[in-house]
Amino acid sequence: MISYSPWPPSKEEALTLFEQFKQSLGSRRSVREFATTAVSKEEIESLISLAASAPSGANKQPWHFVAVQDSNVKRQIRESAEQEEKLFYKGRASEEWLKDLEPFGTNWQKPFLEDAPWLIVVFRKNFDVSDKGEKAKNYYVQESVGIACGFLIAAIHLAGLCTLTHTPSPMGFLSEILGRPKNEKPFLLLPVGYPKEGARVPDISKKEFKEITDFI
Ligand code: IYR
Repeated sequence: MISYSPWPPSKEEALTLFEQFKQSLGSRRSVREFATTAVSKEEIESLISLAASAPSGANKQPWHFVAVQDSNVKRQIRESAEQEEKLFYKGRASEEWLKDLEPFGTNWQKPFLEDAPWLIVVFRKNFDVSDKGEKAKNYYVQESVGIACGFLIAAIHLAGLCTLTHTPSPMGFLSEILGRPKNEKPFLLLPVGYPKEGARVPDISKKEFKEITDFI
């Protein structure tokens, strides 16, 4: 064990930073219309490093991030995602599900998969495989990778960029296109970039605080 260095140095500073954080994250929206404006690789590296600082079961860090900038690979991902989405919107989805999606104006077309300068594909690792081919267990994989994705989404927003938690279903094609090993499964696809000029978002709101909270 080593000693914990509390951060930040003072409570006053903490409160100021917290208020800024709350205000900033409170203005986050999922964006579906992206500008093609470039984002540097260094910025993407920095965002992923922050995500990878998330806690995880037994510190196993059961995640792998693939950042895609190559336009041919993005096109393949878009084509495969749209094939799955077509099946979803034209049959797989229940009436109830399609009704629930109406406010978002989504359909099978996913131009953001090519317009956004980067796609970050997050994989979860149900187990690890050593160089010698030995399997090692990971724990609370869904929870751990979900938390890392939360960190990543927050980081993207705080860096002045936008994203969308996209989950084409099923997502197996991402493993194939990106050549990932069998112990990794696609978890989430995050397009990252700037909003297109005039981008619009659905007119939705969050539940009342008292509806989601109890103090006992
Ligand atoms: N994956 C589809 C459908 C979809 C599902 C949910 I739940 C959403 O919140 C949004 C969309 C799509 O991306 O269009």
